Amino acid sequence: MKIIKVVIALVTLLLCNISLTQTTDQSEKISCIPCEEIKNIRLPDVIISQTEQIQEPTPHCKVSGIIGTEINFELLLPKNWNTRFIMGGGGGFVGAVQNQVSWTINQGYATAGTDTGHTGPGLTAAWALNNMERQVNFAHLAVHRTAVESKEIIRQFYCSAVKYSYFVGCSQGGSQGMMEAQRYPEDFDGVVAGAPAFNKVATGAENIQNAQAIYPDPTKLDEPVISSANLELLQTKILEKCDAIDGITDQIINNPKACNFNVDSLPLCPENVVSDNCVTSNQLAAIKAVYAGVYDQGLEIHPGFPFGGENEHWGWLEWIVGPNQEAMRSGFPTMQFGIGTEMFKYLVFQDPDWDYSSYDFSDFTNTTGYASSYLDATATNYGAFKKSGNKMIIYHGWSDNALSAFATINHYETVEKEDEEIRDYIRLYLLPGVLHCGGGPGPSRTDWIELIRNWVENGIAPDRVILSKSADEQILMTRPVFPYPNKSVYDGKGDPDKESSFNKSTTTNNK
Ligand SMILES: [Ca+2]
Repeated sequence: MKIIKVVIALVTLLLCNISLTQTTDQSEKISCIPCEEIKNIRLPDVIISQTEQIQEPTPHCKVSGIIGTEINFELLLPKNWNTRFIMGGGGGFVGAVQNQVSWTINQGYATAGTDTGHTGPGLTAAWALNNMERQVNFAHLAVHRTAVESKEIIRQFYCSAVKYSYFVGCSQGGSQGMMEAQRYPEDFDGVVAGAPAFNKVATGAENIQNAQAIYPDPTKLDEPVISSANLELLQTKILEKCDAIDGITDQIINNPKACNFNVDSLPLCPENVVSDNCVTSNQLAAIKAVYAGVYDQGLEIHPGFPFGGENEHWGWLEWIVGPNQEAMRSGFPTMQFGIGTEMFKYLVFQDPDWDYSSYDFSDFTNTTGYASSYLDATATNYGAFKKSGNKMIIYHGWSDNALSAFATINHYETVEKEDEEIRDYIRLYLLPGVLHCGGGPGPSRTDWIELIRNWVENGIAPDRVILSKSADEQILMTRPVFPYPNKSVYDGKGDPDKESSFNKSTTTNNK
């Protein structure tokens, strides 16, 4: 449970702080039936198990229910409703009712979350073994059905239909948002998809390649090839080479694509004896594996990681290298190891004895295509979403070491190749120096919900998005980001901690 809490904490680190602006709306609605009477609402295949009138943090009615066999959901209905519905995503394999934006109740949103149809720790997937109903619920159906049923309960509670619907999530939650836009484009008018785990099977392959490089012997999961001293050395050398390219030495690499660090330039340990300020040949090979993509007979399955964030807290150590004490409690040295191996055992191959260490990727595409067909949110045709006038903001931290920003960029560029009008309905923001869903040296706080709402409801598309970084409630830094492929460029003279010192790049190759 602690792992789940850590993941949720990371996600809320960003999400909880991004929306201090009150959404003002003059068309607030008050409920027209008492909270407890929601139990009398008859919905096919839905059991409303509990209703509860709660006063804190704002007066609301909490509805708990079960859809179908075992999709648990919770819906919060504020006394003063702003006529909107917002659904929040979950993290990892979910496994408990999660709503990453439940705090939006304070702004008058009716808000819901689901456990995606199974219960258990967020890093394990034994629940999925030979259970197609659970797999499909997790993949996409639970979010869709929760959205549909929530809207109907809202309609009957307030005697008024939802005016606008939103989905907001990060990590698995980001993937849930993309999946909705692709599969159920009528569900949400606006989606905010943060650091999305949208290409699950390929991401699992990338996790497994890293596990093979760093834990080649499955009986020695307490002996990572890469050491924490390696990470310190690696980050130091990368920053020496690339930090100042953007004009500011601030531990933030504005454009990792412009960083041509050569991993082979790391100092080699004499006679391959492990030491702090050098790498052995095995360590070098493992480090290279993390930056390299995964390939099936020359075809890229998944890209590697950009440079950045290697030695940050919740950088490589916790996600990729280990030992991560939180993950160890579930029997895994790292978060990636847990997510990747559990996914392949239980969701892809239905084989609890499947061994990551002997797997090779030469038949990956043939053997994983079926699981990918329902698990992955990799469809590139957003035609119905676009036609409905819906909008999606995707954001991804450049220093995210859980999920590579390169994968998200690839998806965006693939969609753009099919539809050059992509920016009319999907905008991608890359956040320099930002880890998975938030944190890191770069600023990551902004009000994504207000941005998507303004785009959907007022037709004002986000362009210059101001990110901030705070400590002890003091704003330390603000910087802008622009829709990909535009970048934010330092003017060379202003205060680097003020967003006004940055301009939008006029070409896509600016450093
Ligand atoms: Ca810099």
